[in-house]
Amino acid sequence: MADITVTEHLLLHQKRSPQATGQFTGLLYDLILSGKTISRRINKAGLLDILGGTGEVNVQGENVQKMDSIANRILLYRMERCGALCAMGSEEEPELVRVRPEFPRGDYILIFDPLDGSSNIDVNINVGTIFSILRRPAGCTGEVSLGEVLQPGMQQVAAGYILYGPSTMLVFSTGQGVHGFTLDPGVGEFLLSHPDMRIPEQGHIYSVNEGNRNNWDEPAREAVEWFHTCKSPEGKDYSARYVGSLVADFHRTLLYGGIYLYPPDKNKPNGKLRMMCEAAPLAFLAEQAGGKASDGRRRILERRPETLHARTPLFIGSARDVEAVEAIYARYPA
Ligand code: P6P
Repeated sequence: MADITVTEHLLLHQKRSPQATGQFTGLLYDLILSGKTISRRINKAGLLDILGGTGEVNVQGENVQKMDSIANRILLYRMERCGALCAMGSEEEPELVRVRPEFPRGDYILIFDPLDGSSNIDVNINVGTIFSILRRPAGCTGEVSLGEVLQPGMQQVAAGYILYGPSTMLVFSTGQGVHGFTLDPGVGEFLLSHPDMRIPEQGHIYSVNEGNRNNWDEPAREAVEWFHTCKSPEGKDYSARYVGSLVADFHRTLLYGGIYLYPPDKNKPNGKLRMMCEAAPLAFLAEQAGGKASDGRRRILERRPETLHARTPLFIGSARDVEAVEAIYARYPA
């Protein structure tokens, strides 16, 4: 495969969407630059004493790891200057961040989780940046209101993630399939390595934190029991794989198929994962790759978030496997 850069890939794809302006390409370029900067910091984390927690607790009630805070600051700084945005929402920021008047603004809205899975950094396990790109509703002017941002996931213009692992990968979709790029650190460029990614119709891996079992509701228990006994199309038992880093668990599901489950439980009745900066962007990718994403009863992309940090249960992956969960939930009253 020839060395195809993200810019070249976008230009090829943009030929198919004439209304696209250079604004989006510029947005993605600065998002990629932020990812490269974060990747470099993570690779040196152990040496630069930036591991561990800051002692602060974020709006999610989670201990803020130093790298969370560094990644958040890198993205806020870089993206406020990209000229394509009017507002940003970060998992690490309690409120919506509006682009200040001294910076060039555009019509896009960026929602991101700067470093998902960051609790794994100290043990050198994959972490990732997840991003979602929305457009400001037509006709809206003046200060961006939160109502303009709280859009259902199907309105996303693009979504993706940067996975910091043995290699650093960028996986994203602009609504024309899902494409994976691997960072060549030698030249500092993401090169197309996984064109047109497709999730297998059914997989043989289920991914859930079974430690939460005693807190799940009955349909969630029955759903996980189903994957303990069902067979893959090849007649194989399912394997259990759980990294505890959503981007890593999702990336494996995207490549190998199967299902990632984060059910609601007694302590988290709406689940743990955030709708806007985790579930919706990954649901966009899953559907673009031929898979599905559900909260057990409804398609994730149809749900309009009520707040910036709204949470949701998440069942995402191979279409057949997600449908199996939905069939179980359908037998229980909502
Ligand atoms: P648990 C990380 O904090 C995260 O948001 C996801 O990356 C990960 O999939 C999930 O939480 C892990 O949660 O409850 O299994 O530790």
